[in-house]
Amino acid sequence: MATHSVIESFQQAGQGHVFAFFDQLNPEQQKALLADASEIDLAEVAELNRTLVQKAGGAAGVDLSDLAPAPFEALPKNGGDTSAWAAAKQAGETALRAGRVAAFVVAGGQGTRLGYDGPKGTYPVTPVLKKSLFQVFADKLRAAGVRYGRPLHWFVMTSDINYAATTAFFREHAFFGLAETHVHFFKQGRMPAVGFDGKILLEDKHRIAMSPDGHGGSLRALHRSGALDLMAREGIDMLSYFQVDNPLVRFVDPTFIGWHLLRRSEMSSKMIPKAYPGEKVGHFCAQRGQTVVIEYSDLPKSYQDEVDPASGRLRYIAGSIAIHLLDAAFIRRMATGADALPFHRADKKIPCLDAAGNPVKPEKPNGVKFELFVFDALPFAKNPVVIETDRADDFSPVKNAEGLDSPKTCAEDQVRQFTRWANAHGAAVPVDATGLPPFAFEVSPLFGYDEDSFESAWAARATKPAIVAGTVLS
Ligand code: UD2
Repeated sequence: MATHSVIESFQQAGQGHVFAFFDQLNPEQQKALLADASEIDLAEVAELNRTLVQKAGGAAGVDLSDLAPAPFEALPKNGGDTSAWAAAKQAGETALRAGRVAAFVVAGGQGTRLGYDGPKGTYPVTPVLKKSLFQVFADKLRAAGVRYGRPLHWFVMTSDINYAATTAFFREHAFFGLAETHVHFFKQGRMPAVGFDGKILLEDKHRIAMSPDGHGGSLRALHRSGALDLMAREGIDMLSYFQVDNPLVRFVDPTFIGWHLLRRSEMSSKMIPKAYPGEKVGHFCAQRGQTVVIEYSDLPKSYQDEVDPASGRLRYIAGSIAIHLLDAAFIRRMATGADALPFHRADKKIPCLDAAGNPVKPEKPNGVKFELFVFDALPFAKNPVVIETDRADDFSPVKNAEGLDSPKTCAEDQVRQFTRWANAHGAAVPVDATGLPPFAFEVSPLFGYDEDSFESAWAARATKPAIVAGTVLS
């Protein structure tokens, strides 16, 4: 669009202030501002202002009518149907051998809570070697490629902010031994922040305050980046979606893939029973025949505390750990069709310029960011299935510098997992009541990345390795 028509469209939308300082900018800066501006869908912003920002009472309330807990497939050890789980595993293994599944990590978040300066995937997490999150995933992927006789493709979504640093990290580490042709980076979209009056905020005279559009932005970014076309060319029809902060995640899980396939599900999810009412995970719920996820911040405490009289467990027990399988065709439909994910409103402290062009460092929220959540696709999916998983096998995220979900708890959970695998096959690693040994050791995913692969590797060793402090099985 020509310069004057971009500016004119902003004026017509009541957002002309974005160009208030345009005449003071050098040509380079003018170009930068116009580039930011042309990413913005003004009609979308106007609609969000009407539906989310100008609503009386602040943040939009979530619809809790007709809400019930979502059904899920319980693990065999918790009463699930053993033969159905076995059939699922077989179907998933066949799909993996046929190369129908690719891995997909969303790594566009800013990791502010961890206080780490850099893409979160570059954070060191393993207990002995301090491998980064990205390396853990890469090793799992490599090992699974060998196991199923088909190297898997890996899609990595970054944001505008961490794209360069993320790709540089992979290059520095020679893609961790993966074929470069099988690792695909792309950027998620951005959304402008607005003040409580609906006016788009300026970060600088030549920069609009823009931020990543949330992990739900992955669906349209997969389409826009050509990832879906690449998948079609490669015969990949399912994406295994996971978050960058969770090294335990089994994202090549034949059983999960099998449940997805056998149920003809378009989007499937793993759940864990919540550990306590206030645990910060989404809740799988049923609402008028659909599966929905209600985020922890949106489900009132009274619901979170509710106990099911029959089982004595929490009624809304099914916690979402952000592990999904998505059909490529479903992603394309969501990205291009009439159904669209709803935006969520987050009130934030957003550094910006005031009307006179002076910088403002707010001490309390001064504006709104808009974000899409991937789990909002569930109500649009046909036959969504939710399966139970063991927390110890799939979930120990690094979110905070200290305390819960910290590097320390995550490293301990990794060691507990390695110990369970080893002790189940004849090792005698001493443990405390929580299953934690008095020392750290490490199992490389290249040795074993899940119970089955560990079992094969262990069985193949004529002399079983001694496990002591600092041992690395690789
Ligand atoms: C998320 C889920 C929560 C639970 C928990 C499990 C939401 C809103 N909540 O909480 O229900 O499942 O995870 O750990 O998702 N990301 C992007 N682009 C963005 C924003 C985020 O790629 O614009 C990625 C980010 O890099 C990370 C993931 O999405 O891999 C989750 O982001 P988060 O840390 O903001 O999510 P959290 O912990 O609030």
